[in-house]
Amino acid sequence: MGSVSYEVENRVAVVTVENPPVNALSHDVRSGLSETFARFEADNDADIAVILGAGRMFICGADISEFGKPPQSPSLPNVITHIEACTKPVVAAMHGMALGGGLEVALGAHYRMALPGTRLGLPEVKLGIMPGAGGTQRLPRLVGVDKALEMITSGTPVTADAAIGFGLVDHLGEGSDIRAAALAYARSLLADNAPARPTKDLPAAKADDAIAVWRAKLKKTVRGEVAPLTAVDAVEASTKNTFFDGLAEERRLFLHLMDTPQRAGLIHAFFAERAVAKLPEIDGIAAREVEKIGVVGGGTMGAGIATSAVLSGLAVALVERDSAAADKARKTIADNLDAAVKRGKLSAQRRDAILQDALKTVTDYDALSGADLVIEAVFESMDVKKDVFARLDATLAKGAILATNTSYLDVNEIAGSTSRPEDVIGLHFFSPAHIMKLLEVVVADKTAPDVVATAFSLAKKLGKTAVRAGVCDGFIGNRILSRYRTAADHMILDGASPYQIDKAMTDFGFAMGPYQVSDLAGLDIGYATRQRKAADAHPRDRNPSFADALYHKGWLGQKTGRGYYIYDQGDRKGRPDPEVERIVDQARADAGITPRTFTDDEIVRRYMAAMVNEGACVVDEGIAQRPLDVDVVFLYGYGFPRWRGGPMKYADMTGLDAILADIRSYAEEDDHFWSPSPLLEKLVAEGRAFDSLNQR
Ligand code: 3H9
Repeated sequence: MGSVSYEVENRVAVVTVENPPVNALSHDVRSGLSETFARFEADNDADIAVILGAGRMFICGADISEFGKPPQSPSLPNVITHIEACTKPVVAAMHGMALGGGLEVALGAHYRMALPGTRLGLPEVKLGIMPGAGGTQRLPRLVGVDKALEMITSGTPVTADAAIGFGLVDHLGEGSDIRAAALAYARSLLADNAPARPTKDLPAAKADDAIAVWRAKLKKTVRGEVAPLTAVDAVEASTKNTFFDGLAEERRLFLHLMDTPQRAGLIHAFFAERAVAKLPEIDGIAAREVEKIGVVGGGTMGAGIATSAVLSGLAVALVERDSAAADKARKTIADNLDAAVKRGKLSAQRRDAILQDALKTVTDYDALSGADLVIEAVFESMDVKKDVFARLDATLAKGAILATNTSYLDVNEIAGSTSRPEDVIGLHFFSPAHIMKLLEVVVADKTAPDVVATAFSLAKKLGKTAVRAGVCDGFIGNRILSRYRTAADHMILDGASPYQIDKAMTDFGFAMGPYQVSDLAGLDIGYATRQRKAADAHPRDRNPSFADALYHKGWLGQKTGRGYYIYDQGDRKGRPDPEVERIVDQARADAGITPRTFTDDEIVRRYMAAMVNEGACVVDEGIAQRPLDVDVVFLYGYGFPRWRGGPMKYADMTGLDAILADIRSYAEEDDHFWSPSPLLEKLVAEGRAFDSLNQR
């Protein structure tokens, strides 16, 4: 239960919000603030009030877990209106972070101070909503329309040091004790006879070009998200209305967004990405110490992993076959670091220090002898991997962790080839490994719980989102990918064009369509996968011979300037290729298929049905622990639109019965490929959703 305390020190009322971990404005905090400010207003011993947050931060917003439940009064807008109406001055004293409703409380105060480095933001659009407690009305009055729109539509926080420059913060405190800094500022305001100074009384900001400019810009970039453009409407209302009429319009728009499936999808994503690390098997288990990392293999993947590790402050020794390969790996890592310097993520000085002190690129396994954890990222061949693991087994100290970055090989078999299978785990990074946030932690039969705990703690250190996966071909992500990609290939064979499929899926919200992804990754990857799986092929498997034809022509995608698309010099978007359409026509003719047309809706339904059905199989078999694990894999590794919450959340929102009905109807044409997951059938029969399995 959150609480709000009130005490008076030398005529300064100190109002402290204490609701760990983030001082969210839950019902009891709102009630507490309401009662406390009524008390302050009547208190003859207090001339000024300061609002503080206990612990690490100020107040980080409304209590998200209350969303979707019946609202309880007092509402946050009313609490803030009440604070702002105080006749004696009120100061918001911020430290750590002040987010969402928390920053709105500060906007309703009469003066704002912060400790240096405090981050202030309105991240509501990231949850599918917008500021709903006066933020869209008060912020433009304080900082102007352009700055307000930048903060509200991006959701990105600013630092107090920057905010003081544009009028959001009045004073930067000194030291690290927020209470002492707040008291000092309050006393200086009292000494100056500073009056109450309601933000609502400031003149409305001018609706200059900024509104039209932001609207046009967002229309191009939001990819289906509704909240940012709705927030522009609310800010526009602040320029055209009296304060309270603007507030009423904000409330109307806010409540509308609260009712959207996008809000439900984004809140699901917020809680799911935190839930993935909550695993009973590592609850209370201490992670092993990891400071020195080894990487075996310096190709794109190994160099990316090493880059990620050095950027996070770890010491890395990377082993390659010979000194030319080791030098090449060092060059790749240096290039990655240079790119980070260019993007402003790293100072040139720090880059130089990393290359000098933190990174060793060598040819001798002895350099790994002091490593706490070694990640193997060599060629995807069981024999090659076993050879590397035998050498690691012989070199590494007891207690060191041996990890493989394989994307499909059997981690049990690799572990079984060592004398210490309990220390072996899969750490499946996604390319480029220093950029992509997803890490699949592949737990083999004998992996020790503290090795799993270490993998999760390492992921946190690397700034990655780790998801536990079991052992199977492709783990969670690539196994599901292989099914929906096959469904897409079938649609091409039956008459859809790759361009229509890509467009339908990007309109759905994916960052890229499946054939754009192929072109980016290289068509040789898909070809190699098909070759590898050829031995297990079933006679009824359909052959996407057009894909092999492109491969044999050497059209491997972006890297050769031609794949499914043609890439003119310097162009990475690509344009459709009539020659590819002819190759596809030929593939259909060879298979005796009379092409038919597909609507975009049909494409989306088939694609998603394949994804959801395989997702259900992956959960049913325990490869993913819960449907939310599948969701997070797709949000972080496969460009799935976050506002849809992930494939399993999408399925729940669409209705599992509708998805099952689609699968059964597709099975009437092809019951070899389309076979409903037993879990999906069971949930539909019981009238349950995937989400019911997330609670376990
Ligand atoms: C809003 O304010 C709407 C208003 O405009 C209008 C209203 C009318 N509520 O992330 P962490 C939980 S919308 C409830 O691991 P960190 C979180 O689930 C809100 N719970 O910590 C986790 O629980 P558990 C606008 C919340 O230090 C625990 O706290 N505000 C909330 O890495 C620790 O969280 C935002 O969008 C919440 N608001 O990061 C801010 N926030 O331990 C959302 C967190 O059981 N929050 N929890 O897993 C954040 O971005 C990060 O939590 C924060 C701290 C940066 C604050």
